[in-house]
Amino acid sequence: MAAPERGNIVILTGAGISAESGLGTFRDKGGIWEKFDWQKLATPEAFAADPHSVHAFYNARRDNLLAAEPNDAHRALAALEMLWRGEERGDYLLVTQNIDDLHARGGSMEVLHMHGELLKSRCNFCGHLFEHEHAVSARTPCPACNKAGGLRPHVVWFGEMPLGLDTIYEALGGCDLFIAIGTSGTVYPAAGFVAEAKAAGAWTVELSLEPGEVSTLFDERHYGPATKLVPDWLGRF
Ligand code: BJW
Repeated sequence: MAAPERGNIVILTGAGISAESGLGTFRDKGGIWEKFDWQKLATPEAFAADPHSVHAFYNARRDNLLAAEPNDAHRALAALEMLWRGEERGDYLLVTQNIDDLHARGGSMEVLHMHGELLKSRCNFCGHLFEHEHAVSARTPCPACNKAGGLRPHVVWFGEMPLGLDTIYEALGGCDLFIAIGTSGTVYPAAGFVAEAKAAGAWTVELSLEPGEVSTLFDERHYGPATKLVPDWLGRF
């Protein structure tokens, strides 16, 4: 068997696809969780205890993102989406664990951000969700209810429910081709998607710099930098 040229596709991307755009990965040598303690920055409890440090961490990452550009791997996925939708080859769902906006800037039309978006914040008091590029602090008032102290990054921390899971599991249940790109397969539920896709009978492909934690579940595995690997592998379509 080999990758089908028609049918329903689900693509899962992780930090590795944005690495060559200059955004750090989490668990590689020198990665974000080697420099920063996730328990102090990426849980709701950490935010409640020290909102100042958490805002500072995400403000700095927002500045990095605004200076970054999409790369050839992001653009190759946008081209695949155009082809798949244009030729009505099947359903197409791009799910990213990344909170950056490089898929959209690379031309992707629809992106499901299961771990949230760095360029959005929301208000814990009134629920208002809004886009912004500026720094936020514990003193920044909400643009909707005007109360200060309630804004938090629109990201999914450990212990919180990822976004869009109903849509994702429905797509995985009817999936013919599942491609995971640049993710270590460490964080659940995303790391479990390959098993769901396989159970649905999909052909599963891992494209990454090195094998991840769930590599053995993939039918096909290729390792190298995403900017070369992704355009090369998708070139078959
Ligand atoms: C390249 C490359 C190049 C490099 N080219 N490739 C015990 C067992 C099982 C689960 C749990 C457990 N204890 C707790 C849990 C649950 C927990 C979890 O999974 N923890 C594990 C660490 C054990 N998960 C959660 O809490 C999640 N919520 C949840 O489970 O809710 C309940 C639920 C129950 C039932 C069903 C559904 C839900 C929430 C997880 C939230 C993760 N949040 C973060 C931070 C987001 C905001 C931010 O960015 O600050 O999300 S953590 C971080 O990890 C971030 C990423 O999206 C996520 C995944 O990382 P990713 O993308 O895989 O990056 P890396 O660095 O790990 O890997 C990069 C890869 O790229 C590597 O493989 C490199 O080789 C490769 N690479 N350069 C190609 N140039």
